[in-house]
Amino acid sequence: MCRDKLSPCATALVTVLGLALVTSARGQQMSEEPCSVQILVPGLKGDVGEKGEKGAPGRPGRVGPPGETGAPGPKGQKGLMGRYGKMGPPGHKGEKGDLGDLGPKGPDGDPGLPCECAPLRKMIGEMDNLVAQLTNELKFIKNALPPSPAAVAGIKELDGKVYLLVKEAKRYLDAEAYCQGRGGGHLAMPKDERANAALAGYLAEAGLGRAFIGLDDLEREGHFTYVERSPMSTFSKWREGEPNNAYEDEDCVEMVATSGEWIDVACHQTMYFVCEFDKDNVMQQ
Ligand SMILES: [Ca+2]
Ligand SMILES: [Ca+2]
Repeated sequence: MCRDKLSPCATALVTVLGLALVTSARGQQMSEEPCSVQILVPGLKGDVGEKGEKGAPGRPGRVGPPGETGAPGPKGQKGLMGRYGKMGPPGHKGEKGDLGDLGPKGPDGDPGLPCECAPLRKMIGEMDNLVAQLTNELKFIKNALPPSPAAVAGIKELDGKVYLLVKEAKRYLDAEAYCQGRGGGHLAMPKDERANAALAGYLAEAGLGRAFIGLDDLEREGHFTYVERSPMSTFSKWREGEPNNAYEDEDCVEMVATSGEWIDVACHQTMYFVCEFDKDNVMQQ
């Protein structure tokens, strides 16, 4: 039965042979066994074993050579705007441009305040009259002024009369001629207390102690008339004891400053004097 096939017996035999070999090495007992087959063959290949567990990772390998440069990648998105830089220097001034078109008409302004024209017109009218008056008076003064301005001791105005005080000594008739030559005047002819007192005050104010006025009895002794030959008014201002026609040579009249009294004096003596002009005549010049 052992020759037919490898049977469990054979296996056992092999095993026994193995043992026998081991034993023969120790003695001669093996040669005496009944299954003394000497053929040694390998056993059948065993079944595939189960898959083993995953082993531990191996050591890192050596660094390889650098790879080739890759192809350029796609273009990235635009980044955010950077900060503004510092302001640069001013540029050169450009040439003047052409005149632009006319702009549109602006809106109407607010209504103005009501004009109070009536008082203004009245004021302007008064000023016009004043200017005209001053212009005429200026003409008069230019005409009436003596050659030396210092001779004008004063110009007064009272009740429609303009009085020019002349501090330039002249004889009576010369003085009257002067007044007539300066705007058609005469020596002053006070015909009431008011005018006489005013004249006396003007003389005192001007520093003139006395002055010829327009009264005389040249035509008829003792019969005084105004120099313009108009009849005497009832008013007179003789100092006490005057007129006395002293030395039978006093046919002209002087007024004394401050008191305004009249004294008959000689006509040929020289004296300051006062001219009288009608204001209306002055204004018409
Ligand atoms: Ca006389
Ligand atoms: Ca006298």
